[in-house]
Amino acid sequence: LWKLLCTYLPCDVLSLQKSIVQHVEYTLARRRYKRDKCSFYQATAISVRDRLIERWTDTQQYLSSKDSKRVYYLSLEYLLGRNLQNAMSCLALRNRYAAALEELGYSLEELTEEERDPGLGSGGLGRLASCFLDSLATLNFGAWGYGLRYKFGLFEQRLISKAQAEFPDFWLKEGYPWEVERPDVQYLVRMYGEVEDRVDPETGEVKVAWKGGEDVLAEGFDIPVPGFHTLNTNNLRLWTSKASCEFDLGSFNDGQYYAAIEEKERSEPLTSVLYPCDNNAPGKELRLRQQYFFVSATLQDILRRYKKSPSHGLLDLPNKVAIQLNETHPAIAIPELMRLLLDDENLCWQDAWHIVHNTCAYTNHTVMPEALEIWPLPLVEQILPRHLRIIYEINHQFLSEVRRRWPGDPQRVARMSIIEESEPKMVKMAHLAIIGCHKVNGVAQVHTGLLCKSLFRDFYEMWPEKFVNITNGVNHRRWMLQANPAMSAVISKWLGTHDWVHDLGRLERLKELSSNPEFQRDWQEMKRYNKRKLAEFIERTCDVDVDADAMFDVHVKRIHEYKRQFMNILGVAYRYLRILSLLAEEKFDELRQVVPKVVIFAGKAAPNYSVAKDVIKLIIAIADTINSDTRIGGLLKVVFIPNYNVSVAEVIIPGSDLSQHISTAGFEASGTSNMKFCMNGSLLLGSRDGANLEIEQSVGRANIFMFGANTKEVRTLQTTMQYRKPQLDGRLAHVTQEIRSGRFGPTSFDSLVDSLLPENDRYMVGHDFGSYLEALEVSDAAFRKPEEWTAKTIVSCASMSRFSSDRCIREYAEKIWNVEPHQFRPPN
Ligand code: 26Y
Repeated sequence: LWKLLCTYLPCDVLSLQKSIVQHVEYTLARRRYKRDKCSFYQATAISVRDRLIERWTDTQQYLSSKDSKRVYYLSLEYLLGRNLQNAMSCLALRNRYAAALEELGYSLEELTEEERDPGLGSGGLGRLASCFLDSLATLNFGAWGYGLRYKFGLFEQRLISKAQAEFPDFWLKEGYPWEVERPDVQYLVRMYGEVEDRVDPETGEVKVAWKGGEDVLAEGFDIPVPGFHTLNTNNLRLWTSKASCEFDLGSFNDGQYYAAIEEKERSEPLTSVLYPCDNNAPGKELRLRQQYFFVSATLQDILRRYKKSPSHGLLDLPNKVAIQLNETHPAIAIPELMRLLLDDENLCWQDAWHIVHNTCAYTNHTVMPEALEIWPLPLVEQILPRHLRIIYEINHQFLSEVRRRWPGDPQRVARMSIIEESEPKMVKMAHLAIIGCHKVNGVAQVHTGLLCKSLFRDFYEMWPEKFVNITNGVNHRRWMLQANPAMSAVISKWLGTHDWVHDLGRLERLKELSSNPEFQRDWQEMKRYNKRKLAEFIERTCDVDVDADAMFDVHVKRIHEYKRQFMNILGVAYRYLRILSLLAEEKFDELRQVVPKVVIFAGKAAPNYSVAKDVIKLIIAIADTINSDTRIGGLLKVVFIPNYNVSVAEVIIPGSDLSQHISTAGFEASGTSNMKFCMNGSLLLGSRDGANLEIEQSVGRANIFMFGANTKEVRTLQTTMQYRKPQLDGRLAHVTQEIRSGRFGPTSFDSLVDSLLPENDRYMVGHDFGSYLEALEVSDAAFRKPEEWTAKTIVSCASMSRFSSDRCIREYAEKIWNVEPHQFRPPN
């Protein structure tokens, strides 16, 4: 029996084939001899999942036996991307599955396309969480992710009538083969109701009871998270909401039966839909309820697992559990954990506070004032009356400490309070998170600097040791090995080994080869191959024919004013007008110098963010005009690729030459696609913001095109109003005049163009436009020298080791969580 238990499923090609065909027939109940890509994708996924599950249960068993400290990553968002190839590579079974499928008449590539992206996030923060899960497993940290299983992920974007249209993303339509439902993992989550003070007749102690209200049931769905070439397999647990009355539905008589069913229907929608905003807090009741539902189920689950071990006393929790809050979205965990410890576990305040404070840590991802979560106090009181009491007490004790440290400074007390004394009063979630956590981190050096110097300055003065920087990183195995197999093959060939996949520092050796003509030839061929694939994708999705020899200049990310896609399209319009005037003036020598270019945009705008949606309209209008102008002979093309998501990014990023990361300095906390582009041999054109600055340090000034005001200059300009120059840059004025005059279609885009007026220009487009155009010129000049360009792209790729999420996770483990890796090895 022991032998049987210790044996994993067979993984030779024949066994893999058998398992796929059996799943088609018995798990899916479909005809195994019918050609059906969807069924074969699903069966293959389940076959892979079987092989993950055995490692997964063994890992969990092993970690429990080691009694090792666990990390819990709490995030309202994940952007997992497709899982099939990632899981196969982790298991080191990719080639065997490919061979198995080949004989069954399918290519791995075509089945890969059958998988839908679970779009359970809106942007960088959600994708970062997913990169972290992969690195945590690969580095053998015992870590679980927790999140919500939204029925509808981030909306599907289509372009209809030259504008963004949103469609529901029902990603579960065909089922999601990677998840395992856990009907045995259920918790009740209460909301609303009242609190009552009760005096214990024996001790005279006052206890608070939370009564009444509504219960919602949380049920877990688990997704295995494999590590790369290690047996360690972690877990991502996503909660779905169910009506709690399902429990006792049977006991209702006829009259109450319908009411009960109605109530059941009412509880279901809690986890229906993801809020599609990024960097813009919706302030909606449903959102707060989602957050609390998520946090309460998660903490109950963590405590239950913790208490399973008889040796665990609650005071020991911070030594065995680290909880990371991804932004303030799960910050209600602070009072919730206090509530569980005080009311359910009967601890005293000091003990409970000690535990909460030493267990939790908070990552900030944005300094945009409109993204900071604040909740109307009456709303919190209505939904979470017990929590409001706890928040008051936390605030009371905290402000007493502030008063002791800074006597006679009421302004400081008011600034630091969790409660804002406005009408209505508001609860500031960031303050709650900072006070309740032992560490607060920013996600790039400048960003952390801004947290300490401005946004959270008072808190930094009080607790300087609480603040740390951990610059973001990305999972290079997904973004290089999986997304760019052609480049990975070239790298491994020239290094003579695959070891860079485990340790990105090994790429440094490529620098010596950067001018080697043969290596350069391989590298250029690889880039051209990826560009051709991207060109085919553009043809399919945008119906625009582009030349793979042109420079592919890419700007992909959420559409937001601070990210300045607007500035980019104005630059494109300027380039177009310049080509036309060169033609008109018959300046053929200068025309020959113009670098042929394809400008590629993609990204979603929040459905209620009208400025961002106008930017998309402007891009499409300008693209239409340029693409249909035969005079310019293909010197310039512009496309907007719809429905940007992780799998679209995996096609775009490897196929790019230049990528733009041009946010107004001080607004982009870090950015992570900048790292992915560099890793894929694309040069950055960047503002002095977020991680761009650290990338510049790593790749060297000669290998990146930086421009524009830095954070300090932006601040001075904004405060001294120096930027309110009466005159716009002449080139910008010319472009805007052409837009208004109808050169790019009948819409005049008045409100967008007016936003450039110096008094409206919050994001400094006017100020930076000139230096932006100069940076573009420098990049054009560099592109005209293919050998030099290629060497630059090789050097920047080879300089990326700092930006692997492996480095980043090791820093979290050391600076915040205090955890060690534990690698599971099978007994033999
Ligand atoms: C709904 C509202 C509360 C909200 C929802 C999502 C607020 C913010 C967000 C998401 C923010 C986000 O994605 N921030 C990005 O995090 C990345 C990872 O740290 C950074 O690289 C990026 O600069 C930052 O904008």
